Amino acid sequence: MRTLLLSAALLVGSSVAAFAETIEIQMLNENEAGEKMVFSQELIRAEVGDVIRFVPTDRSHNAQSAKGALPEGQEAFKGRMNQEIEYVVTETGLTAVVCQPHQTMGMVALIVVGNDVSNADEILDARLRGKGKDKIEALIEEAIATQS
Ligand SMILES: [Cu+2]
Repeated sequence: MRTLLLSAALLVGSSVAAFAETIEIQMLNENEAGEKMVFSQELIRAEVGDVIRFVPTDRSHNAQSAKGALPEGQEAFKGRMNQEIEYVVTETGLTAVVCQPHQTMGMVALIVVGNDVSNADEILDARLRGKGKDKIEALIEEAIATQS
């Protein structure tokens, strides 16, 4: 019986993987619009099973989840400076991502998984700072306004 359950679980796992996407986000000193210290995409829509890869295209950046700003059960992540880091999506909901040295300049992103914005209040209560806080608030509004 145990073996049977295990193989059923593996089967489900592999069918999810077949549709999973890898979403690449670049850490930039400047984007095409001339904005300084930014992630290449700030509202990132994903599904459970996807992998979001943060790439250190320019130097002096990192990517990490903001403390207390991710769905329950989702593992927090913290990339080192100038290092690529992957966020493996396991839960639906919102995650606020910051670049530690530049969050006050607005280098943040919001991950929306499965169109679930139910933890928006927790994200708003998280200790984000400076322009990053303002941008996360705007991104949450945008995520809610553009829900499909
Ligand atoms: Cu940065």
